[in-house]
Amino acid sequence: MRFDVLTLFPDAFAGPLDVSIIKRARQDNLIDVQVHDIRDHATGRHRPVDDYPFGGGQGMVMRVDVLDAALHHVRSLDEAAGIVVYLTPQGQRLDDAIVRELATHPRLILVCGRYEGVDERFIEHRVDRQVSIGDYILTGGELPAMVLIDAVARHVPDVLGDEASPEDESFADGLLEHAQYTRPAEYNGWDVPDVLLGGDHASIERWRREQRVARTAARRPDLLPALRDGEKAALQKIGVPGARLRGVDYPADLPAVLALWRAELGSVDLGRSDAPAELAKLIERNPGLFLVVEVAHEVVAAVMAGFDGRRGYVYHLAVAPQHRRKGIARALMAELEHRLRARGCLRLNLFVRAGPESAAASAFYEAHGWTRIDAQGFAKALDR
Ligand code: 9D3
Repeated sequence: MRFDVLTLFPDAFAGPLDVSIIKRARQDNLIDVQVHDIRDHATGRHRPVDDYPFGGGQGMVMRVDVLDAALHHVRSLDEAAGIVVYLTPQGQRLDDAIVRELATHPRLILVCGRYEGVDERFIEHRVDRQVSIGDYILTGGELPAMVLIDAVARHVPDVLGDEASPEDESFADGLLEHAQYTRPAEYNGWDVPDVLLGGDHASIERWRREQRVARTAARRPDLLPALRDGEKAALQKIGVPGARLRGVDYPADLPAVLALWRAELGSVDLGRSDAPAELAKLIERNPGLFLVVEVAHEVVAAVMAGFDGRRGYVYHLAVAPQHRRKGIARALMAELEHRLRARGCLRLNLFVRAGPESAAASAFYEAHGWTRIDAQGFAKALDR
């Protein structure tokens, strides 16, 4: 597969494409990367490659005539037509599917922009595809072009060699990788999970699959539709696979819980209950009524309750945004109510924030058996 790069900074490409797998692939002629200086195709005494934007505005625009001359020259170097890919923040965000599609072409001509961009007529008449590598601003298209070449080259037959196949990798099946360990088995009191040392390969495979699902749920829930049917059912039942509901571990969980509350409750006054000393007192006074949900060692939800012998009060229910609508809040509240009832509590109260931002919270409580008593208050009777 052939890559031609059009850039104002050809020097940027020395280095990243001259090491490791990509270096060997170039040496073995599996891929060919040719970098071309757009400036070589500028004409006139000052040889400008850019100019002021028509209509005014900030910065400079790359000239259509210079770019077109550079493209014409590069096309003439090989009979394979290839497609022209312009790296731009306005492009489609590069992902595994686009990488695989691009790898099916025998030749890619990559155009790197600098300045405020390139004249729209070049894009309209010469560019087949516009690609971004993510939603952050870089200084030019050179690093994105290298990222694209690296990612696409790995899908060219034989580039990865015999052992590795892009089909076996994470993203191919939509789950993140499991954790990896090597010797020493014990370092600094940090252990390797027992299952990996046991040699029971079925158990190891099961553990790894569970790890991958739990990690994906915790870190990249957007990837989860790749779950197997059984795992999907489990997710719907308990919210998130690998989720663990447990009492708060104080003070280890404190930073994570406070971060959750602050994100959920925003500028709302937490009373003094978010001061560590106050929290410690509350936890001591209400053992077992401060619950968290943990996924792959990360606290993703928390709720706290108190009981004064007459009424129970529920405080600060919060679920991390990426874990909402999975049944986590429902599971937390069910367990909390169960624990309160076991202490003889028959009536519960809670308060939501004032204003429209608490509409979703109010809807949740109404759907879970709570009765509105005023603008911010809800009550619930527990079964005798
Ligand atoms: C902040 C300047 N922007 C509006 C005035 C436009 C702009 C133009 C060119 C912003 C960045 C760049 C340089 N970046 C790329 O050419 C680029 C890029 C990126 O910045 N992020 C992610 N993917 C890509 S692909 C090409």
